[in-house]
Amino acid sequence: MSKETNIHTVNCTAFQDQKPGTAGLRKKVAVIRQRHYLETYVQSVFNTLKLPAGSALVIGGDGRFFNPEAIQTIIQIAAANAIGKLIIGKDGLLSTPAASNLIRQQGAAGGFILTASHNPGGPDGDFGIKYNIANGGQAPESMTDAFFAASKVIHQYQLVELAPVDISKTGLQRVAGIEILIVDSVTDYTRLLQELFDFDCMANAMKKGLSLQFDALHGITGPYATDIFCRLLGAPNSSVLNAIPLPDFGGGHPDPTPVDVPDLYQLALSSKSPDLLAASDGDGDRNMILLPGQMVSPGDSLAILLANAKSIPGYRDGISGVARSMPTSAAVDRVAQHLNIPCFETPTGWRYFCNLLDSGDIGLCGEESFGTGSSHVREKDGLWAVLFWLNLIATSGLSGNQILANHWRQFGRDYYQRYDYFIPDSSQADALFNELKLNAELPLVELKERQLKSIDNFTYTDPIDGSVSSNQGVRLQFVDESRIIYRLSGTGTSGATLRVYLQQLETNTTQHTNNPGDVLKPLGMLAARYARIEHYTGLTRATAII
Ligand code: G16
Repeated sequence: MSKETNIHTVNCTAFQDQKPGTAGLRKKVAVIRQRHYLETYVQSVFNTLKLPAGSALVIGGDGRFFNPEAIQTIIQIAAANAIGKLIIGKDGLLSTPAASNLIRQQGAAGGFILTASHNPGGPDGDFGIKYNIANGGQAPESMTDAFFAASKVIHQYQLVELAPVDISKTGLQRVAGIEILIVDSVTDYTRLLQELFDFDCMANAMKKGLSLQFDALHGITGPYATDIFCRLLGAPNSSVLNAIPLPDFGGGHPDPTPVDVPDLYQLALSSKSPDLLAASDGDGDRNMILLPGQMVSPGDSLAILLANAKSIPGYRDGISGVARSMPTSAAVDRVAQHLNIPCFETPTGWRYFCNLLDSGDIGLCGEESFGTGSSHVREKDGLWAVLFWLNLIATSGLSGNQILANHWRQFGRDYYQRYDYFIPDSSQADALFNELKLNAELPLVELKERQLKSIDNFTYTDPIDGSVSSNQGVRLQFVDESRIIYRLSGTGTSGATLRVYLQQLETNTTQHTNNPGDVLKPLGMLAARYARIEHYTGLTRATAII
């Protein structure tokens, strides 16, 4: 039977809720599993992209519940839409940075990454799908807007009915007229990291006693971390915790923060702390770095990586420029100034970095939400960040805490925290935010607590393609260089989460404390009062402080 005669057209009614958020379409599993739901979204992507016949696509996910079924569905729809080749991670597994790398390496037109990142998994958890373009980065906002528009009017989709394709063995097969290449999920990615970091130096330091504890949280990074830390660097198997990817992440919340990985955090605070502790999220793009006695805030981590980049083989020639998302602390700005390189401030969302990475204007970027990365791929990269720290500690001969203390001594320290308010009724969050946006347009008021310098609602104009992204968060800057930023999360699947980002600069190095909470409490109280959080939501305190 020819491929064409095998194509079925299925009539359906469009869903109206397929609007991608900060990082693709994320929904409760029960929503995604509705009849026609995933199919209409994937077809809407194809309808928008109009890829040339014979194009190649990468597919892989973080192994969460519904990953195998979703992959089979995408294969069937891709086959009906004239895709020529699918490159799929073995067992359907690919970390987000590994998928980005594979798209670039294979010269694919793009790829589907199946993940809801740090959101819980399992039948009652979340699922997600995002489309990445040929540079390996997430589809830009204009493209995801077009996917959404197409999804609202779709009334049929095409598929080729197939028996489930075996994705458990590496190798090439031909099914329904398309080539399906199953690749080892780990090899290419590990090779890429070997080009960037000094594995001999790290392995030697570990042989001499440098200790590491990594927690994969039953997400995708387990197999990658075991290959890198245990096989290549000689760390004992016990140095990778929760290494087996599970569809429900073992019932946990695969988010690398002190709140969601309390045992690792407590270990760092104890007298038995290893020299470096780290965790990554469900899909392997986030990182948390812990040192004996403290967490390295993501903003500090980015600044330190930039300041020390030349001691890492892959960055020996220096970094052309750097970028951070707007709510991320300004620690990196001062390093950029010192190095005399440009520093860009972008909206929250990794995709806003990609044009700057492609143009070569930046070589390093990061976000407060535990994401750091470089031009080696077009996604943030959890294990890359851990290796960067490990390599720094190994080559410098300093402890992580010494590196941090030296950094603060030279550049000052930004105390930084994020207060998250979970608001079940999202209309309350909208009302609160509307008032904030209105305030941002009025003349400055006088606050009794501290003197305001400016208020605005952040708008970004992409320096490369000129696209404008507005409404990216309300920020209050104070005369004393402290800052409050309000933003609504774009990654949740129910209710709304108000994020309040607090930052305060301390240049007196004798005054550092390991507890940023003590320093930032007054700013947190001011933030709650200014936004009238209790009035709008009834919440008298943050749901989580990170
Ligand atoms: C996603 C994006 C990140 C962004 C984060 C913000 O992270 O990829 O670039 O910083 O969302 O999350 P929120 O909108 O909830 O503040 P991930 O790791 O979920 O893909």
